[in-house]
Amino acid sequence: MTRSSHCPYCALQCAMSLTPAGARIEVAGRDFPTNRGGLCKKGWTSAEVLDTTDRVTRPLRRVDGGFEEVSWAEALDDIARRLRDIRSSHGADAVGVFGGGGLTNEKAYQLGKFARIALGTSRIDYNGRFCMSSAAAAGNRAFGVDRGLPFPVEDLDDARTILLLGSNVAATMPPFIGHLAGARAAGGLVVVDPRRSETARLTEDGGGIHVQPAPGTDLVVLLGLTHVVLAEGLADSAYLAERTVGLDELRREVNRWWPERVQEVTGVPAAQLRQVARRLAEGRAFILTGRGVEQHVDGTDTATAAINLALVLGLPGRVEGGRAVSGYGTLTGQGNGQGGREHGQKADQLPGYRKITDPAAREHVASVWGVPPESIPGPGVPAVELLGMLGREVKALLVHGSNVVVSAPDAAAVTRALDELDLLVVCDFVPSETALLADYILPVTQWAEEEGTMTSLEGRVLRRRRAIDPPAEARSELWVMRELARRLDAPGTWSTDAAEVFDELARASAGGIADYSGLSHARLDEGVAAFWPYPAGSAGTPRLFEDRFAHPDGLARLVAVIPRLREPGAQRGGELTLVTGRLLEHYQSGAQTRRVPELVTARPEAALQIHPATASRLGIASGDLVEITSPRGVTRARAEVTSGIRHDTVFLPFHFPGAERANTLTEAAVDPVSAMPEFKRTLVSVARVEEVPA
Ligand SMILES: Nc1nc2c(c(=O)[nH]1)N[C@H]1C(S)=C(S)[C@@H](COP(=O)(O)OP(=O)(O)OC[C@H]3O[C@@H](n4cnc5c(=O)[nH]c(N)nc54)[C@H](O)[C@@H]3O)O[C@H]1N2
Ligand SMILES: Nc1nc2c(c(=O)[nH]1)N[C@H]1C(S)=C(S)[C@@H](COP(=O)(O)OP(=O)(O)OC[C@H]3O[C@@H](n4cnc5c(=O)[nH]c(N)nc54)[C@H](O)[C@@H]3O)O[C@H]1N2
Ligand code: SF4
Ligand SMILES: [Mo]
Repeated sequence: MTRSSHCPYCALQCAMSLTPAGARIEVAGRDFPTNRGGLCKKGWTSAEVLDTTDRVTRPLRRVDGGFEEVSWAEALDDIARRLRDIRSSHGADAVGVFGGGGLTNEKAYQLGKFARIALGTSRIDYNGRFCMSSAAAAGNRAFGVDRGLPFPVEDLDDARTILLLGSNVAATMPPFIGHLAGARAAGGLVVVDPRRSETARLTEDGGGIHVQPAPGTDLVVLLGLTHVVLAEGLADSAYLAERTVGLDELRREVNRWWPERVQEVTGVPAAQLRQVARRLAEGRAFILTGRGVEQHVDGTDTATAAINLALVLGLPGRVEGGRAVSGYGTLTGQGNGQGGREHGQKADQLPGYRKITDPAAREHVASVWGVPPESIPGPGVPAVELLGMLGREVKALLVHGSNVVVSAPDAAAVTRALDELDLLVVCDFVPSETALLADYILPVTQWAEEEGTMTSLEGRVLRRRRAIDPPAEARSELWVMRELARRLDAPGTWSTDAAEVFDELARASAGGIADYSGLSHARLDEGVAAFWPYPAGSAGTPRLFEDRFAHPDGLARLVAVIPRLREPGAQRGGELTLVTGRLLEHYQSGAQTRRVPELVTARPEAALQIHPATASRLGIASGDLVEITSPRGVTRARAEVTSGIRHDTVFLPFHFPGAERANTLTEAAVDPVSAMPEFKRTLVSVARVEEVPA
């Protein structure tokens, strides 16, 4: 029977039909507002991972020189015993939990609960910290709520202008470019990227403008645009007076960023800044940010500056004829990057996007969990700090849905630290680079083998359905958590039925910012368009901010942000700036897509993009093997000489492990507000490597 489901990868959550054909399933695109029937290469080939040849199908225990198969009972008994021992010798916080934005809402919720009341640890965080935390912090600060897109994605279709900062949707969410068609036809797609990315190239047919600043200078670009809007009288004064606070201080800060000064810092011509600002002020404009501007030590401030620009222009919350006609949003990345940041796997958070420090939130959630509020630990530490504690304060780590050996900053240090642990348990369905370091690998079910829900980049809650039976010994993580909770004598109930867990999540979220209490699997199965907040008795909230922002006074905050310009030479490293990012063919650490033959054939290895002038100065030709060196380490890749990048910048994808690992080079420096690491700016040197013929 054909099942309606959604893609296992990114936050666009393209709709699919899954039809079992013998032991395999056939994937077809299905019409849906986000993808309109389209899928990218990764989506088309996603079913290949279900029966990949090295799929983990039984619990594995580390032995000298490899792994041996063990029964579930043996594995779980031993893990529970060792967790108890670590806890009694070092305290409950010596056990850490690392979650993922790919987990369903049900699993993410249960993992937060499991950490707090079965393990009693505060030390849970997740890979969304690498991904969404800066934009989330900026959204919370300005609007009082963090929903990536506060409007359905199809509202972008009628835009005249879309300013896309640090986002390469043509490679990272291909069907999304359908929603750029209106702006392109109107000549109004503006792409800000130091590279002529696939998305920047969409502007070349006269459909828009490519702005090419030096990496890490977007905050200044945004201050310059805001300066022009205010200086040329293009601001929406009535909107600012009625709907915002903080204009005076903002005006003082941006006064100092006239276009010629911005040009000096960023390399963006003053005339181009004026052109973009004027264009945005013509109305029907959207401003969208991606990881390119967020994964920096000033990512929260940069996202804030983008929101300030949007507010000064009066864009957010403008709804006409039942559609948002302008606005600001961030393009959430992982499949459940949105839901994954709402239900409690974040160090400082309880379900419903509640604060773990809020006594009323603790009381409400404790009553749902059936525990006393004081038994819920306080806030833990963010991901990079948690990884920095491995082998020291943290002796055991449970990993659910992340491959940190490849994807964490300063990955060589993380790999060494994982080795120092007394116990590493990884739930996965493939032997990822992280799983291969574990004491136990526990085989879990994949997307098409289990029921659950995801929340798309627009805050739309979706049903994923089981279409195929899992391998006999693979188990849902809900089952793994139940079995461990039982062995740890945990309080509370631990359902293994996703619909029941959803109902509990809905109760726990009731009254919170991300309120799901009006939803259930059954309700979703009726096909409602379910945008949160969706309190019981409501019809959900496709568009936020029409009447008010989520702060108690209903007003948005303009937060004056100041660039912390680095003195030349203040950061150690070579003379080139390395930015890292994504290729169309691979997903994240590549644990899944490097197992799909078609994708591997298309992109077998990492390539370093480098400008022809820079390459010739360094004696490098396309195809040469090069070594990239930062203060953290050395990585190898083939050179791809291209004029589509600035002279001072090189680009490396982060999907590859081992000697090609981009994160060998990155530093564990983080944004002070969000604790998001700086993946997009590392100083490196590049040199050609002599290849000895075999
Ligand atoms: N194919 C594919 N698609 C994916 C993913 C994947 O791994 N592969 N991952 C998903 C996830 S989790 C995420 S978070 C999204 C990410 O989606 P994107 O944000 O689109 O992806 P990135 O490639 O990380 O970065 C986007 C662009 O930022 C640019 N950039 C780098 N530094 C700067 C800078 O300082 N300023 C500016 N303005 N731009 C800069 C890069 O050149 C790059 O083109 O993609 C999702 N979709
Ligand atoms: N240099 C550099 N580094 C980056 C970035 C960058 O732009 N540059 N981007 C960062 C960003 S935005 C992100 S989101 C991270 C992502 O990087 P990771 O956190 O490593 O994400 P994935 O590669 O998706 O890893 C998911 C792992 O979990 C498994 N998995 C998938 N679904 C499930 C499930 O339901 N349960 C369990 N238990 N396992 C599952 C997969 O097989 C895979 O091994 O990388 C970050 N790292
Ligand atoms: S764009 Fe994202 S959700 Fe859509 S098919 Fe590709 S990976 Fe899947
Ligand atoms: Mo991400």
